[in-house]
Amino acid sequence: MSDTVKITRDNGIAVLTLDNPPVNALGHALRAPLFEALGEANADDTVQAIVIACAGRTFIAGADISEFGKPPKEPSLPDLIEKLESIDKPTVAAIHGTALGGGLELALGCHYRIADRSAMIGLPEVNLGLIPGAGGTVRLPRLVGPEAALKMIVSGKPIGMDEAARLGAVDRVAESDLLAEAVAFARDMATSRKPHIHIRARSEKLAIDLAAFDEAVKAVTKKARGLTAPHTAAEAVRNAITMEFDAALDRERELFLERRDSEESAAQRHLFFATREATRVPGIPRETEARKIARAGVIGAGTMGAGIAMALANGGIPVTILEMNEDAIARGLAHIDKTYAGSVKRGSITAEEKEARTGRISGTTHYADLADCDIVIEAVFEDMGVKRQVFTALGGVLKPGAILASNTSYLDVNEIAATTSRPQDVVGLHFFSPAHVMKLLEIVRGEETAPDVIKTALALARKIGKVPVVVGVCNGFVGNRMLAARREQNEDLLLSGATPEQVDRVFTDFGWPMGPFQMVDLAGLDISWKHRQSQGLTAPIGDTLCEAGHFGQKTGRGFYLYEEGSRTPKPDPFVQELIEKKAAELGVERREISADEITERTLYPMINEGAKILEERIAARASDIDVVWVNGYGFPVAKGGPMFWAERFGIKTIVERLEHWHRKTGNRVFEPAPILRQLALTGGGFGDLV
Ligand code: 3H9
Repeated sequence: MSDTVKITRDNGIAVLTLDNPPVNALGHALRAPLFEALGEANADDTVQAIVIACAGRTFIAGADISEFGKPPKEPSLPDLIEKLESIDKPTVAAIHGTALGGGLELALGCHYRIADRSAMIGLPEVNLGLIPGAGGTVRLPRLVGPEAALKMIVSGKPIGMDEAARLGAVDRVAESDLLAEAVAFARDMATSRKPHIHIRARSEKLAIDLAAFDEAVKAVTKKARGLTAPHTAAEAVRNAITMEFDAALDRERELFLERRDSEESAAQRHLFFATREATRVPGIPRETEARKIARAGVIGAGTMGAGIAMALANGGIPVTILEMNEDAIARGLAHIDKTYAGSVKRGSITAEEKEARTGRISGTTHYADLADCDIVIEAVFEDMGVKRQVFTALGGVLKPGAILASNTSYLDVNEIAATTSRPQDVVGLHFFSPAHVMKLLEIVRGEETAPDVIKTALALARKIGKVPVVVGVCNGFVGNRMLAARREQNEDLLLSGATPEQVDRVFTDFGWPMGPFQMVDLAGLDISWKHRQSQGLTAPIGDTLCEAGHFGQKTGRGFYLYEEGSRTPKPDPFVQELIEKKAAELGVERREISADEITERTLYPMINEGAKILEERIAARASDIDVVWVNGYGFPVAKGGPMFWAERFGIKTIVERLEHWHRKTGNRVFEPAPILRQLALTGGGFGDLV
């Protein structure tokens, strides 16, 4: 018997228990002994039925993602499922936790599926730039109908047992003891006269209107911006309707292998592991205990404060918001109510859920009301003087061990911590706007921040569904510091001859949801104007637009023109004239600007700044920077993040072009970071740096 697959016999029922921690991924170490065990149980005349169950916290979470890209080892997952389908004795998958990807596909190779009430099942391969590759796109439509299967496979979202039972994806939901019920069910099936029919032989649900199916494809793939896998997945599900079973299976395999070997999947697999790696913080032992967070406070009920309060309430944490006066509280709470009402209207939460969430949020004007909070997050005006006042006041009222967090996006967390008598309890929690929606949370570790405070921030992020990255203290941390490296280039490109449309198009062609000028129009030009003023910086075009009251979408004019009630950007002749006038005033000669120049002068300085951030150990690893950019700034998922992209594209070329622009402009943003130069010479990647 192997370590990973154990066979036990229970009165004629063979129970195959898979044990491959942490998530029973179907790597070779599991596939090979499972293949053997199936053969053994099938050949044993005393065995009347077979149950496949898993030890540990979950049923199989899929194929072993780390095996992709390595030489294949037999038996493959399709071989294993074929083996299952060659067995006439009833086979039952007993599902607890999550049956995902190849895990669900294996379960679909069984005659029957029984699951815990709390189990989830799904085919999330699209999130890895893949499609199911072991029959999922062919078997699931036969079991639950093509439209339901299409929705599950293209969205990649797992479903719970109410829906699974309704769709017929599981035969029974276990009420108490899954394994005992699975064995009893298997015995019933073995003794019943009912024929045991594999999914491959069930085609009644495939008789559907193909035109309606194609409409459904359009609807579900609408959000697949710039990604290929969701479209390929839809194609594979369609094949399940139009092709014979084996032909559809062969085609699915071809499409899977094509996706597996694509850049898009390499990027998404990189992000999968990078997101998990980011929670391992150098110098903080895994076993460090997090502090308890039962109650939170937020200072400030503006857009950011209200968003943070909603993020906390969404994760089930009661929140008290502190404001200067009752009016400000009422405005903040009204904004929260309106936002939740919008979610109810869109169908993303129920009216009861809205009540529960708003019920967790209250307001106060007294610091003393925060005394029993386990964490207080400050989201006041981005000014060191104001922050100091808040932290001094908080230090006076919070109980010992409570965490004092700042939502600063630029300021020195060490300086903020120094205003309290407990700098070990101070941490930066940089949320991104809108804070209840955006996934990224930069956790800023001050010089004195205690390890268990970082651990608590990571646990809090998980509880409220954020993607955390721990970063060090510097102006703008990881994200905003890299953004600043390209920002100045945007206006320089306009002065040199480009138009806002041209710059933005280069960004959207690369896969960004929008370009920098569309972005600033959406966020408000006044926001960056105020920030420049606080930093003693200027931007000739942006400043003049602000002086003219052109703040972007909210005023109908910014770098673009917006017609009444429209969010569609139109070129603004006023902006074009302004650019030409400023260029003349500054003596800049305007010329043709190529798309390559735009990329080299915007993306490359960001990558360069990222390398400097690594050198200074502000980020622990290049993949942390990728996680920041994909989750907080809209960097295209299909490209895996700026540092991953740079490695795949070629660091040598990037360094050559940075040197070119450095010679030409003398601007420090182009001066290659020493580690980039080193990697350009050695041909290595960021992972090779020690
Ligand atoms: C597939 O199945 C293709 C087939 O259709 C065709 C094949 C021919 N492989 O997330 P966690 C690791 S594609 C390898 O922190 P949780 C993970 O890296 C696959 N490793 O736990 C982490 O390692 P570490 C389709 C995996 O409780 C540890 O397990 N399936 C895999 O928050 C714990 O993970 C998926 O896409 C894997 N498949 O969440 C499911 N899965 O501790 C992917 C996890 O060293 N997995 N690891 O950092 C998940 O969604 C979550 O892990 C899960 C548990 C919900 C299961």
